Amino acid sequence: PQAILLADYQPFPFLLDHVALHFKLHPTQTRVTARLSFAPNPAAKPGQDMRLDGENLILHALSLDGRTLAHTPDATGLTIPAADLPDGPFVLETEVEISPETNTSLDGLYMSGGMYCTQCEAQGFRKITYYPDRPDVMARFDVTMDTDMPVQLSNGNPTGLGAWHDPWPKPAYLFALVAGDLVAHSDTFTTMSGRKVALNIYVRPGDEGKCAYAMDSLIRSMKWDEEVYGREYDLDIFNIVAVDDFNMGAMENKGLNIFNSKLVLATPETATDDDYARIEAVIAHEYFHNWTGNRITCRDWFQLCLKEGLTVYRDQKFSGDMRSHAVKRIEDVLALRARQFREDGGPLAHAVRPDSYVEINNFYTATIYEKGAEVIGMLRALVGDEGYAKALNLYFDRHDGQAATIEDWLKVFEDATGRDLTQFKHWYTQAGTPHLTVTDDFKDGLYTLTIEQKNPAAPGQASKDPKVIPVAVGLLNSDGAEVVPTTVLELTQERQSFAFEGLASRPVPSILRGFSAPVILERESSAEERAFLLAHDTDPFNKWEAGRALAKDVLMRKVIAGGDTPADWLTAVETVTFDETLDPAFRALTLRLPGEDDIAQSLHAAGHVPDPAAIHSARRAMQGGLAGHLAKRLPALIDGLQTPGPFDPGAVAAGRRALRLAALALMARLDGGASAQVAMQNANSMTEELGALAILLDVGQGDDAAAAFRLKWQGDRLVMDKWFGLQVVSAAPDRVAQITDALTKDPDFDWKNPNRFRAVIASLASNHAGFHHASGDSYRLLADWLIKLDPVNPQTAARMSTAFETWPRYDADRQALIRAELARIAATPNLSRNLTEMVGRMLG
Ligand code: HT7
Ligand code: ZN
Repeated sequence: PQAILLADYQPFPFLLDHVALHFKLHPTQTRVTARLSFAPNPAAKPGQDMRLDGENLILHALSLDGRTLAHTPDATGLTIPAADLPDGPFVLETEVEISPETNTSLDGLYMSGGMYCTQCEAQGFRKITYYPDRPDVMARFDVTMDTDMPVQLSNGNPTGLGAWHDPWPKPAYLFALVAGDLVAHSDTFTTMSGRKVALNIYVRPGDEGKCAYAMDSLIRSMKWDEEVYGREYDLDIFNIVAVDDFNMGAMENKGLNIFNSKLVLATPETATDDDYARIEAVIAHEYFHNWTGNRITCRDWFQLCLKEGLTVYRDQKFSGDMRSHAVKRIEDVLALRARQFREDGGPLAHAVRPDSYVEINNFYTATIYEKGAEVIGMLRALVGDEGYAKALNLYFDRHDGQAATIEDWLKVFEDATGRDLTQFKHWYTQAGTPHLTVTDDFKDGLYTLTIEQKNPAAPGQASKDPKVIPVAVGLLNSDGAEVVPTTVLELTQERQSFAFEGLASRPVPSILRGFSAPVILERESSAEERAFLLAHDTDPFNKWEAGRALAKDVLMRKVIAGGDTPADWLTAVETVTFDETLDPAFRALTLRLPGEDDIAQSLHAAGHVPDPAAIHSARRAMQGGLAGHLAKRLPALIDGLQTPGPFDPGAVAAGRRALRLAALALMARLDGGASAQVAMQNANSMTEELGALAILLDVGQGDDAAAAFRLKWQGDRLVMDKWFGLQVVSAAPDRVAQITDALTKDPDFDWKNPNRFRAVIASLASNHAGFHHASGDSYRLLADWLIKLDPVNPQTAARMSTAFETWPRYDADRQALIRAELARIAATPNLSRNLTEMVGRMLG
């Protein structure tokens, strides 16, 4: 397939002023009539043909200004030759037929559980009607529909049953339509200028009691965007619909967000604390898109990070404000390293703003989203809070109603702050995670930090210029007092020294505070220094980071050379675990050992070939050693962290549950799961119930509990996803392929539902030692399922293929096994463009 290039961008030759759509809904024969009011685009070369995108459409009628045209579409669209187009404005009308029921791709108009719904980002609208399906074509929409469904929704404000008018020009990817037998959980929000907005969350009958937390999150998001960014909502109504069959988390369609039901529905009995936090974050994320994405959208899909990076940055800050900034930052960095660093270090590495793609759906990645957010955090660190606020206000003023670019975004910062961002732009255009090496020196009261940056080669990018990297640093003296508070050093050269004068003694540096840049920091540091920072650092992120680095050093040494778990690490972790002045959520994070994939990543980066089985047993041994060390104190910790009374989804109570479960997991290594058994029986939330079940499965004592859990939750789709996932994640490495295979034969394994498919197949890939078992059985099983899913749902198949992206890390046998599976996938007849591109990039 042909690559699309950023360098080839041309504006669409016509402006689209207004779109009138009518849907006569039918499961297999929906008729869509579109009336598109065009005018020539003065910014484009005159006299061009008009190319409209269209896929899987049956064209029944085509006319221009009432005159029938006889052009025949091809497989990807329809061309109206320039000779048929008037010089001035004109109206093009089409009538097409589509079949939502047989649309299994969950892209375009499709059916889920008997309801009609749409997904148009990035290019689903072309499966609905012939259209210039590109984000820089923005138009006002009116929509009507003809259906018996009681609830009939589209974008904008309602003008009658099934009739909607959206006053805000929007690109087609933000179009949405829903029709179904749904019930609403409703509320209202009064905006800062006093306008009353109707809020509805539509769900299937029976689920209406599970929407309160999502609604509460929505109201808090609306308020936060007013208070923090001065952004007010701009329609009379805001609707959210929950659907069971959905490729991703949620979609920010104007005034009609559509959500994967797992990111809406929550009760204490059915949703975990992580689910609550995700619901809050994603509700906020989609709502925040109303300004960063919808009012200001992207000129083309290369600019995807313009809306996604910024909106992730905003939702992360919102969650921090709602919960704990320290804990949120640690969780975000853990996710960044697990997903983005992994991507950036392998064959799928690409720039935050890529310059070519084959299938845009393959670029909704951790790099665009999470690294995109980190880049904004760095920009803010460089220009300061005031500069950031000024720039954002200018961005909203200057680009409201436009389809913008990264150049526009950076220009706003330059104009608002007077800073030249030419060098900063490398963060958008260069792939790969920079490595920083830090050395230090102390003489006569002068402390010097020397920082060197290395920007590794990435696919298609061999040599790189140095970047501007904000490195937040603080200095502590040997008593643990902070002698230099956090200062942002600006690293702009390949190697640079920074001096701190007038110090009484050699300080202990705390470097990259708050994880001020998405880099890999390499610094020779002793276990004593790490333990010192874990005990004394005033920056909560670096305090945690010190403990993490200590654990990682120990674990890596254990994998490479074996041996006992050092007593100084055990003591350091014990101190934090029982320090009641610290947030329990923070203590739980410190107790959590680095994951197996993380260790494999670090071993590879350090020049070793990771052995998945050795990593698995070293990690388990370390857990066992920690359990033994804490043995006497665990029961009191577990008892003291009980959360009696009604369920509280807040961060404090959630933190206590997290620490309690971490302690129960260690306890299970000593009592064979007896305490977890009791915890499961007494559980009054899904967090506790599922957490205890996971612990029991982990120590091989969970079979009866898992069977009972299934019996209890048989009727709840979302809880059953958890059940499916847990069997695979907890399986012993040599049994995971067999267990996964058996689960795929379970009558409840509805593989066409992405949530259920992911629960089983993505869990296979996340069981590191099991996935990389030397037999290659898991690789084969994953490839079989990708091949099977691809013709049904290519987006999800392509996304899941990233499980193979780490192949270059492993030994020659595993590499050969994975490459053989990738080659087998590549050789499959009629493979989708999505999976073809991914497999091709991974094979190199
Ligand atoms: N902007 C959305 C990204 C998206 C998507 C969502 C659901 C299904 C398919 C999708 N393709 C792209 C979600 C977001 O980032 O907010
Ligand atoms: Zn988004």
